[in-house]
Amino acid sequence: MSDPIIVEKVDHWVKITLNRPERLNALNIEMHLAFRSALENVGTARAVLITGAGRGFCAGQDLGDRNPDTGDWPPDLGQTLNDYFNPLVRLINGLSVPVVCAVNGVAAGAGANLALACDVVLAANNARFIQAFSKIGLVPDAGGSWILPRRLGMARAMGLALTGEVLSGSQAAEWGLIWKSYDEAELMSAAYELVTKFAAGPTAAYAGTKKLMQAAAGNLFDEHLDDEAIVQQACGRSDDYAEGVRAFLAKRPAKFIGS
Ligand code: LHQ
Repeated sequence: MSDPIIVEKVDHWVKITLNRPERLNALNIEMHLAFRSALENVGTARAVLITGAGRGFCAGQDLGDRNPDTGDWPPDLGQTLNDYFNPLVRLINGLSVPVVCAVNGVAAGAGANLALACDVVLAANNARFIQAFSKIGLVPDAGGSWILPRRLGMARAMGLALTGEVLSGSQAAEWGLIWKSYDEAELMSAAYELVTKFAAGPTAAYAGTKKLMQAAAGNLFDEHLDDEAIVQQACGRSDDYAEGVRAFLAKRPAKFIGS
């Protein structure tokens, strides 16, 4: 049997591929644990790329493991979230380096929301984002009910969640749910270009940017200004800031070292 998660180290970044294509990369326990381990072990990588093998990105929870007519019923879905999905979302959020997601095909249920947890989301124009939860009697999870209204506003967030309608990759980009969408054939080269750029970028500034952007949702404006001053103070002491300014003054590209 092939590995459910493929990890490839490329220069200063790591590619994580969800690899159960025959199930559209739906997550079973083995895959959850391998995905978690991959995220926990990015080490000194300066950027991470997450994508899916085959024609899908991720179809969420493996529903084959949830047949009401076989095995114990009802399952404890709260425990499934606490033990498997939420650790993944927290790990993605907690990585200090940029996490790029290339949504190569359908992203349904928690599969969609894992993608949306990443810092920069690219998608194929014909990818499908589906808040599939209502179709099986569930609520958006893996951070979906938090992120959707913030990115889209209540009307679109509620519409997607209650109807379970398909949102194409191109429409997701137009709506501001994701960063950009591309023709299917161009998606991966665009993703590689972006992640390579991040891996050669000012790593401490990216970490500070992530921290501030994430804190913004819970901060009052005034305290957020204080937070910016603290983070910027640290950036001002980094080698990469000195290099960035030197390069600007010398009219040459900066060579950031990641510290
Ligand atoms: C699948 C799956 C799948 C197993 C496609 N499982 N096999 C969190 C906490 C705790 C528990 C519960 O859940 C959650 C979060 C969640 O993620 S809930 C939402 C779970 N996901 C879904 O409800 C999506 C179910 N899948 C679909 O609606 C469709 O398959 C989509 C729209 C994703 C793709 O449709 P198609 O492109 O038409 O492909 P397909 O349906 O033919 O799927 C291809 C194969 O993949 C097929 O198997 P088969 O043996 O017939 O070829 C599907 O059964 C299998 N598959 N999703 N989640």
